[in-house]
Amino acid sequence: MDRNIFNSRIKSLYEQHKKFLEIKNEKKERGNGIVERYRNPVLTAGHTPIHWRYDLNYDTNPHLLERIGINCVFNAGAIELDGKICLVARVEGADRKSFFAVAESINGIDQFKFRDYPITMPETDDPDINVYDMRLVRHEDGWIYGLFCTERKDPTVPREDTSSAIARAGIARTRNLNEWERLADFKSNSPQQRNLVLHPEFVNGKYAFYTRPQDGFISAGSGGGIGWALSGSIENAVVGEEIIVDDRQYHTIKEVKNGQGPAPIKTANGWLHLAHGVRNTAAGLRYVLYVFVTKLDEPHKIIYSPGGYFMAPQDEERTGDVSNVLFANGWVARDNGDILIYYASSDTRMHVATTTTEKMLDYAMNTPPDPGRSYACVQQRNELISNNLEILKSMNIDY
Ligand code: M1P
Repeated sequence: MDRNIFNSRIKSLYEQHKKFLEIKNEKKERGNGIVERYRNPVLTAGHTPIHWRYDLNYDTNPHLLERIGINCVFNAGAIELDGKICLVARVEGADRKSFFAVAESINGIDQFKFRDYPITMPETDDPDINVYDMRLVRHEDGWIYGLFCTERKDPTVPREDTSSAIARAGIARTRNLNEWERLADFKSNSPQQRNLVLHPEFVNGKYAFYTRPQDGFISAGSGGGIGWALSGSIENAVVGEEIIVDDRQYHTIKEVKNGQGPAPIKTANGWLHLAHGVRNTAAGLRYVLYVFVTKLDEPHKIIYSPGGYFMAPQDEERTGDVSNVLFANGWVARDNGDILIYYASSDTRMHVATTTTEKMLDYAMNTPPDPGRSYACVQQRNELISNNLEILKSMNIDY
């Protein structure tokens, strides 16, 4: 390719990319009433800047090849900062390593644009092999914290085992999402730790964490459940016993494992939590999203726990690198009562769903809990049906 063609291809790559980033999003037809989904994902591999992927120098890349590919963009933390909705996404390169990058949008629904550089997350003395799934928390101490999974090869397994890993929780803090101060990794008695989340307020003068004690890298083993533990320090966070807030349970949406999503939202009726539940199927693990509410003065005690999920993979969300997965580690509660839920589908792309605090509380407080047995589920549904049939009769609705 001659230099002129090379230059015009670069221009056209940027023009197409600009048009793609400017596409407006639209609500999908009415769904379950609890949340509204949108037609387009908000972030995909295609949203990453051209200059992250291509070498734009004619002398070193005369065929204008994509040099360092991006595989997918998913599992983003979220925060409202300086009038913008910022997502700190998990960006996975073609080499399978993930890193963090900030994408911003004015309305939080569309036109997300990545900042020019990804985040350079400082390492500790024990370098991370892979980092992912950041929860962003604006803590009452004044810092914005990022809590994320740091994964390293398990040093205790034989050399030929090139899969076994140790998952731990990394902690870093920032004011602007560009410069980060890395703190010591979280320490607990659990051999593995993923889905660590910082509670936004001090509890008894201490930093409070939602944890997920687990024995294996994938399996919860004898651990599991969403845990709770306090630490006097955030710079060297060390916890002892992890109290289980929300356990996994036989034959439910969270029978294999569960994990806290983003930090809970404070409401007049309690702390509103978003979490993922995992069950097993013949086709592999299925991840769905559910909510629960805990006491304002004791954020580890559940007061409302609606049965089942409120969001599960739908349509194109069902397929991707790890199919049948919805995972959410970011949401934003706005001052007007709106909630923007950022969720990833099948470990591949990011979406937004919108709702309000009022609707989520109505759903959480008035939806009956999982009664645990088929017979009891039928009784629960029969009560709903017979009430509804009375209403239909009184309204003369022919169905
Ligand atoms: O592949 C689905 C998810 O699996 C893990 O989540 P959890 O520890 O709760 O099972 C994480 O690797 C997560 O990133 C991933 O989306």
